Amino acid sequence: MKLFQHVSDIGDLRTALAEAQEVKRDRYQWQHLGRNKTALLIFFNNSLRTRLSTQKAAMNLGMNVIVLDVNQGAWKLETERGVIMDGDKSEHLLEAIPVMGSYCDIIGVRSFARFESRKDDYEEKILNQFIRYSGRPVFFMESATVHPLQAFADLITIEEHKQTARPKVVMTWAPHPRALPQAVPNSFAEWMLAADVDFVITHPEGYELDPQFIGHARVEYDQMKAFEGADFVYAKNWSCPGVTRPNDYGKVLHDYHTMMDWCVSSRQMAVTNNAAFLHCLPVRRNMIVTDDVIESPRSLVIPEAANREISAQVVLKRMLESL
Ligand code: AN0
Ligand code: CP
Repeated sequence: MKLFQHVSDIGDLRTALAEAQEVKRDRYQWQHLGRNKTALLIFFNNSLRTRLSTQKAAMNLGMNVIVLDVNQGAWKLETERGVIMDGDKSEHLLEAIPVMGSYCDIIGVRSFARFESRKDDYEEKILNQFIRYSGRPVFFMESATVHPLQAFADLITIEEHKQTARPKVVMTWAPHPRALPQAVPNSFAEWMLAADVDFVITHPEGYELDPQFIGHARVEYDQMKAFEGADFVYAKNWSCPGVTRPNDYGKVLHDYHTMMDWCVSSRQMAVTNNAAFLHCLPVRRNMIVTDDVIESPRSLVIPEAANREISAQVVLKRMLESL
């Protein structure tokens, strides 16, 4: 595997899920694969889970790992071509990328949506430069539009905990004080559609996600109705994707105080089929989900986060095998 961005990059999902379980059985059985191979993890944004789980996955495979926080200690990077660089940016991405590529065998990049231009974000302007100029396999650790390591871990978690062949999975928007990207809901939708679960999305009007990710997924604007009979509830905030409201791309559309009904509580969980609760974390309690729901025995947020090590290891393993 030379690129990990979309669900299609992982190929057959049954095979990938079986490989995830094989990793879980003994995560140290491929130490030879990573010998003298280096993973470089580049962060333009904060991270707890992605940073730790991906490092751990690389170490499980016997790799060396280098982590770079671009905004802490590296030169400030210019990303636009043609700019006269007389400001605070000392280096251009076009030099920095091949230089970084020369020190490693595989590159992971985290670079969130900047919300300056929908076109730039949705064309994956930053990540595409890494793909083009690094000369290395690139895996996405949350880009402007996708977070595939998260969605893969979510799918592993659902597979491990489902009690019916085709569970009902509801992804619900929930309130948040700041504008967040659409990467997590985009990828979750993409992976759920490929996994062929009974998938429903619920959000207030204006938050319609890009059809390239949600395809013909069912959207139910009435949150309580969407939750009826759900086996899994996946909560996430996202800002306006700019699909039905192009001028509001990246904005929070309403004062969150007026949207607190959308916070996942025992009121909504009561109409589900004793649903399990999922969230990618970090989560703001009593904005996205109440204390009692996230602390309940039906909350899977910790095993879900633990599965990030597994999804990362499957991806790194596949990349090592094709070096
Ligand atoms: C990020 C987001 O919503 O995309 C990362 C989630 C994994 N969350 C925050 O910035 C709080
Ligand atoms: N879920 C997730 O990607 O968490 P971090 O932002 O902490 O990496």
